[in-house]
Amino acid sequence: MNRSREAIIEAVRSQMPAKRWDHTLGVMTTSVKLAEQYGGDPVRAELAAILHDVAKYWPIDRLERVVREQHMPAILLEHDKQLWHAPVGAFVAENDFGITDPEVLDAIRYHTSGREQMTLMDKIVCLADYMEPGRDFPGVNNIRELAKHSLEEALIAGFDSTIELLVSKKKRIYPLTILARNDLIQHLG
Ligand code: DGI
Ligand code: FE
Ligand code: FE
Ligand code: FE
Repeated sequence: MNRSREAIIEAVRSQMPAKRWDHTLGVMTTSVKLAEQYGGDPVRAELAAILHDVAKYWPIDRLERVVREQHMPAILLEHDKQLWHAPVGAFVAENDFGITDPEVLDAIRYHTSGREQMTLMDKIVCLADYMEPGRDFPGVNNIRELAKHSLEEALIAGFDSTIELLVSKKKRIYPLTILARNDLIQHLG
C-alpha cells in the first residue's frame, strides 16, 4: 500500500493529540528548510518528519510488544521507554503505511537516539526534532543559531542537552546516543 502524502498526514494526525501534531508540523517545515539548506531531499525528509512520532502515544505495553516481537535490540528495554517510539515508528511506517525507502525508515528509527555514521536524512530529522519552532528548552536558541552554519555542530549541541538532562536526573544514557555524539565530534572539520 502506498498512500498519498495527504492520506498519510490525515492518518498520523488522527492518532495524536493536537499539541503533538503541531510539533510534527514544526518538524516537517524545519526538515524541509534544513534539507534545502544542506543539500538533502526535502520531499523524503518531510515524509520522515510526518511519520517520526507516529507511535509516540502508543501505550507502553504495546510498544514493548513490538520491540520484542520484531526482534529490535533488546538493550532498548533496559533504557528509557521514551526511546521505544522511534524504532516502533519505523516499523509502523513500513508495515502500516507501506514506506519502503530505507533512508526514510532509518531517519524515523534513529530520530531519538541518533547512531554512528548518521546519514544526511538522519541528521536533518533528528535536528529538526530538537529545534522546530514549538520547542522551548534551555539551549534551544543556541542550537538554532548553530544550525545556520553547521548541521553537525547543532546536532552535537542537541545531544549535549539530552545527555546533560539525563545525567542531572541520574538516568542511563542509551549507547547509540554516545556513539552518535562521538562520531559527529570526530568528523567535525
Ligand atoms: O518524541 P519527541 O518528544 O519529539 O523527541 P525525541 O524522540 O527526541 O524523544 C526525546 C526523549 O527521549 C527525551 O525526553 C529524552 C529521552 N531519552 C531518554 N533516554 C535517552 C533519550 N534520548 C536520547 N537521545 N538518548 C537517550 O539515551
Ligand atoms: Fe520522537
Ligand atoms: Fe530527538
Ligand atoms: Fe518529535
